[in-house]
Amino acid sequence: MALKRGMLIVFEGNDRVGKSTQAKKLVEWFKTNGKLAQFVQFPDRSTPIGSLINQYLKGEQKMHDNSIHLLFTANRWEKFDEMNAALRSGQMVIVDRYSYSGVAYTVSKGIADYEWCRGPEKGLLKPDCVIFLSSDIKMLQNRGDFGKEVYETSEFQSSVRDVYMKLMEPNWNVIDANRNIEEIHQDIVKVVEDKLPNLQQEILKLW
Ligand code: NYM
Ligand code: MG
Repeated sequence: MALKRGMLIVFEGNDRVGKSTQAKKLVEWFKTNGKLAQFVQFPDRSTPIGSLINQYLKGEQKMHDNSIHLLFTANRWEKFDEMNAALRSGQMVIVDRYSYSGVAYTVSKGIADYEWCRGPEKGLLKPDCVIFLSSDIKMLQNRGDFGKEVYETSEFQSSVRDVYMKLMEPNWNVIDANRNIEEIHQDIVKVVEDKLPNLQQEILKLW
């Protein structure tokens, strides 16, 4: 039976690892293959909450660590209805960062445990596919613009990577990001092509 809903695909990984580039390439791949697909990015800096997050990340606005965590989560809830509707109408939704980023970055600060961080994420849409772009932190440091935002120090990024490893579920797809853009893209396409025929109609909730 033909699938009536779209697939929710999430990209995760450290800063500057190439998530946005690959997510956008995947959107284009779907479109050239005759599927409707949209790109969603978290944080979505275009909303009022996103604008506060942006100021925090640029170091222009101080914020309590627990508060900024909740703002990132609220920013995802803002997009819930739109993402839900798109998926149910058959569109692919390709997301650059999701709840796993929320947990990984806040747990790395050492101010809250997994349970606290996960709590407000509960009930968001569960991804059908998580693609983790994996890289050595040393490689990321050398990429353009590394260091421009608050979390971009190699020490913090190493700890974020450690937390990601703990969060990782068996169905995550780990892709080596230290290769050229096309090679990485081809690997991602293989993962997605593999998953598409086995998609269930029901959209599950997170945690
Ligand atoms: N970030 C992103 C969080 O700390 N929590 C979240 O829930 C999300 C979605 O924002 N350093 C952090 C990770 C990044 C920063 O994201 C900005 P990006 O993808 O670099 O624009
Ligand atoms: Mg970044």
